[in-house]
Formats: sequence, C-alpha cells, structure tokens
Amino acid sequence: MTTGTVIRIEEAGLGPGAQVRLVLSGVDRLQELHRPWASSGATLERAGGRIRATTTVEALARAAGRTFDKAQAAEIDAVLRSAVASWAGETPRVELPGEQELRCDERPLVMGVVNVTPDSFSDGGQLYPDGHPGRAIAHGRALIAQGADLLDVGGESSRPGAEPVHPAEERERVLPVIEALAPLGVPLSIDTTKAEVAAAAVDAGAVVVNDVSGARAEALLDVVARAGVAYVLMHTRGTPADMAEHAAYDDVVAEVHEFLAEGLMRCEHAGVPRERVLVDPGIGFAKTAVHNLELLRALRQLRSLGRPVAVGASRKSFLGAILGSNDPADRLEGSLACAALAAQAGAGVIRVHDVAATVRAVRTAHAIATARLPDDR
Ligand code: HH2
Repeated sequence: MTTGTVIRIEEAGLGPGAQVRLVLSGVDRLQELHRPWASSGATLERAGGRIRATTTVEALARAAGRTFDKAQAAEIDAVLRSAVASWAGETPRVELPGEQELRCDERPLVMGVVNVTPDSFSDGGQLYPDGHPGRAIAHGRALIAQGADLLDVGGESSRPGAEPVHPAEERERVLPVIEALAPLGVPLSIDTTKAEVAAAAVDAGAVVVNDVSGARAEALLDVVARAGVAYVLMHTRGTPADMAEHAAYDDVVAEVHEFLAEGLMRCEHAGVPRERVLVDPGIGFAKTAVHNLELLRALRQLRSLGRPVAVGASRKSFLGAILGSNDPADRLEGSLACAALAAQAGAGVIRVHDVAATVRAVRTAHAIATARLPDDR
C-alpha cells in the first residue's frame, strides 16, 4: 500500500512567506519536483525516497503546480498546510463513547498504567499476586486519586522477549479490573493486541483500545470500528519475542513517521476514522536506546500527522542505560524528564507508572510551555 503524500515538519515559522523545514515522501515521480522547487528558492537535500527541504508553503505549491497534474499538486499543498497547522496548533480532542472525551487540547493528559500481569518489566507482577485482581483495582483507584486522566489496563506483558498469553487467560485478568474501575468516571484503555480481549474489555467499559502491535490484526480494528472507541496506533516491528532483532533503521524518525501515516490510512480503510486515533512512536519497541532518544527528541514532528501523540517512556530500559540503574522503579527522574520534555513537545497523552509525580511535572512543564498558570489553582 502506498502512503500517499507524507509531510513531516521539522521546524516551521508561521504566516505567509515563513520558512518551513520539512521532509516529503510518498509522492510518485518525487525527484521531478527537484528542479522547479529549487528554482523557487528552496534548499533541497535528497535522502533515499524522500526530499528534505527548507522552503515556503508557496514555493512548494508553485513547484508542485509546474510538475504534477492539478489534483496531485492540490493534494501536496493541502497535506503541507495541514501538517504545518497540526505541528504548530492545538492538539485535537478525541471523542469517546458515553459522552466522554480526551481533552488533550487543554493540556497533556497523564495515562496511568495498571498492569494485571505476573511478569511486567516495571512492576514485576506486584499488582497481580496469585491471580487475584484486588491489588490492581486498588492501584487503579490510587492512580485516579493521584490525578490520572485515564488508565491503561493490560493483561499481557510486552517487554522484549515476553511470552504470549492465551486470550482466555488475558481476558480473565483484565475484565474484573475494568468492571471495577469503569464506573469511577475516568476513561479506561485496554492494552491488548487481541480482538477477543478488546471486544470483552469494551463491553465491560473500556473506551480506548491501545494496540502495541502496530495495527497488525484486522479483526482488532474491526472491533474498534464497530464499538466506536478510540484507538492508539503504536509503531513496532515483529513481536515482543523477536522485536530486538528488528531494531535497525536508516532514519528512525522518518521510518516511524511513515509507518504511522500508513497506519492511519489502514485504520480508515478498516472503518476507524482518524479522528478516533492517537499515534505513538513505541518507545522501547524494536528500538535501541539511541533510537528511543532520537524519537523523543523529534517528538513534536509526529504532530505533523494531525493526531494527538501518545508516548510511553516511563521506567524503560534506555533510562536505565542513562542513569546506570537496573531497577525499573529507580528510574523516576528519567521518566519525569521524558514526561516534561514530551509535554513541551506537544504530546497529547503521556503513559506512566508514577502518576502523582508525573502530574506535577507535566503541570509545571505545560505552564512553562504556555506561560500560563493552571486554571484550577
Ligand atoms: N509501553 C508498554 C506497554 N504498552 N502502549 C503504548 N501505547 N505505548 C507504550 O510505549 C507502551 C504501551 C510497556 O510498558 P509496561 O506496560 O509497563 O510493561 P509491560 O509491557 O512489561 O507490561
């Protein structure tokens, strides 16, 4: 499947005539654009099937008009204008069933992690002793009291090398927790890659499906489409069992961005409108520590896709490599630095284990980014 025109904004001035640094891909006969674009005053660099340019919106429109037919030139112009507007503007809200919504236009939302697993990397099964849901439910309640804007409930670890869980077992883990937390008024997300688990979780009250497989299963998208719930589209390669072998990229930021652009199209074909989708670079999924750092540094660029950016760096092993800490629970400062910088970069949802501290860090970062005190002081 082609991605269609994909434009990633690296940096943009605003208003007519402002310079924009962008990367353009997904266009047939892309190289033919080179000469007219350069003669319109753009600075261009070829990179594989992409062109990186410092240009104005008007110069690209002129060059596309001279190179392509009307419809294609108009598509390129529309994609560029929309990418610049999304990169610089407000994060869109996401509507949820039951008159709930994710108001990521107001500030970055904090998603608290509730792992109903015996083997998660970060909390090592502390929340699921002897297969009993009580502790996970109490943890979810505590995260809400600490200010979580939404909760992500998962019944299968996706840490590198993790073994798959049978769908019936996964369902049994998460359902009692979702049923107990759903009435509390905070939107619930189900972290699963399996259609049958997603369907049961949605029936029990989950309003977001968080799919760490990168939209691999059509049946899962079908559940999302039918239920009208929101969907987190995350970049990954392979499966948790083998993803470490796939951590090789020529340009990790470009490849993740293009994967997400293509994923948004796949979602639309499957009946999941892009208005319901959040995009996530998948920190720690088929990536080395340096890939993770490059993606976090470039996080704002993913806003060019026009969807809220979700990000989960909390306690992950690249932070251990920076801080010299083997214990995931001893990576709080690194996790908070990531959350603050993600807020500064315009992330819509920040997925974390340490909710109380993150809420305070994000609140501070957002106040600085907007130069405004919070309304609810
Ligand atoms: N990371 C994990 C799980 N789910 N979902 C999204 N959208 N983004 C992420 O980065 C992400 C995710 C891994 O963290 P955790 O749930 O704490 O660990 P485990 O998979 O071992 O349960």
